[in-house]
Amino acid sequence: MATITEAKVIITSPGRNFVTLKITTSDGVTGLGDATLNGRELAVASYLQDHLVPLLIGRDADRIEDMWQYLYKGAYWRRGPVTMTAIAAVDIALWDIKGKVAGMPVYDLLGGRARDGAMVYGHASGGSVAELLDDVARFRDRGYQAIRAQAAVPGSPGSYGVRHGAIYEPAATSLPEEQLWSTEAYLDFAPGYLTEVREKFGFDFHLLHDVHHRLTPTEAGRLGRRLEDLRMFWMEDPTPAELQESFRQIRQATTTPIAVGEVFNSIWDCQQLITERLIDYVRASVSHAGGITHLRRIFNLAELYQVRTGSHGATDLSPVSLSAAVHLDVTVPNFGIQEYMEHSPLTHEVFHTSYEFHEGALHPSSAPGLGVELDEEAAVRFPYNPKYLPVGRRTDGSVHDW
Ligand code: CS2
Ligand code: MG
Repeated sequence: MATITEAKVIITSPGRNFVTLKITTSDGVTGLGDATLNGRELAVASYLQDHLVPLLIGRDADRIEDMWQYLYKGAYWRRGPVTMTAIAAVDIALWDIKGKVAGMPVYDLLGGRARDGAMVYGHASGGSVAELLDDVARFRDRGYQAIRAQAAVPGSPGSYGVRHGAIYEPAATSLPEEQLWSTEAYLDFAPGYLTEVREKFGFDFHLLHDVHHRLTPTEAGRLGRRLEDLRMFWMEDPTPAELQESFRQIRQATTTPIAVGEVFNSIWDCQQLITERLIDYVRASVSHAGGITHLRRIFNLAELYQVRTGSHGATDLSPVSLSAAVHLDVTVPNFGIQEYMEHSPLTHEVFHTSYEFHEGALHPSSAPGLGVELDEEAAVRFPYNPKYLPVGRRTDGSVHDW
C-alpha cells in the first residue's frame, strides 16, 4: 500500500492565477490536481492547506472512491464551490498517481477510449461584427469544427466573452470592474451577427453562443426561437440555473439546444435538468464538480437521459483540468464537445502538457497518468496576483448577473 507522504499547495500566476495540489506517495510517485476557483483562489488554497492536507498524510493513495466519500461526507458541510473544488483537486491528483503507478493513461483506467479525440470549440470574438467575422475565419483556417461566436454589444464596453488583445481573461482587475448591461440592446443585436456568421461561412461547422446567465426564461425562449434557423450547436447558460424548473419554459418555447453547468459543483445542481431532459448538454467541469470521480457520475446520469457532455474549459481551469477533462471525454459514450480556450505561452512555462490539438479535436497523450507536469521553479517566478471577475450593472445602476 502506498500512503500519501506530502501534499503541497502551489499558487502561481503565469499570466493568470492557478492553484495546484501536488500529492506525493511513499513510493515517490507524484500527482497533480487543479484547485483554481477564479477570483476566490485563496479560499480553496486555505481549505486544502488548513483542512484537507492534515487529513491526507498517511492515508492510502490507492483508494480514490473512499477518499472522495471521506472528504465529502466527513466534512458534514456538503457541496459548494470551495469544498467541491478542493475535493476535486485531491481526486484528480489521485487519478494521476494511479495512472502513473499502473503505467496507463487515465483514459485506460476509466475503461479505455470510446473515440480517438474530443471535438473542441474555440472562442471567436470581436469588438465589432467585422472583427468577429475575421476571427471566425481564423478558427476555421486552424481546423476547428466548432466555434463559439461573441461580439461586443454596441454601447456595452467590456462585453463578456470578447477578447481585448491576444487573450480573453475576464478576471483582469485588482478590484471588480463594473460593466454595463442592457438586455434589450443584446437581444436586438446578437441574432443579427450570428446570422451574419452563417451567411458568410455556411453550415459546415458547429456554431455556439454563450448567453452567460443574462436572460430570464421568457427572454431566453424568445432568443432561442430567433436562432432556430441558424441550427446552433447550443445556446449556453441562457438563464441562471438555481431554479432548475425554469428551463422547462425555455424548452417549451424553442428547439434550439440548451447547455448549462459551468458554475455547477455537484450532481444535485443538475439532477432535475437531466432527469426531466430540460437541457441537451451538461457543462460541469472536472475541477469545480468534485473531480473525475464525481463528474463521471454526472455524465453517466446524463447518458441515461440522452443529455450529452460539454465540459467547461476556460483558461481559468488549469492545463491539469483540461487534461483530466479530455481523458474523461474520450471515454464517455455521451460525449458532446469540449471547450478549449488555449492557455497562454506564459502558462505553459509552468505547466508542461502532452495533449495535442489536431483536426479540431484534443487528443490525450498515452503517457501514464494525466500527462501534465508542473515546473515548480518556474512557478515561483510568478507570484499570486489578486484579480476579480467583473460585476454587471443594468442601465438603471442595479446589479445584474455578470
Ligand atoms: C465562460 C467563462 O468559458 C466560458 O464559457 O463562461 O469564460 C467564464 O466566464 C469564466 O470561466 C469565469 O471564471
Ligand atoms: Mg460560459
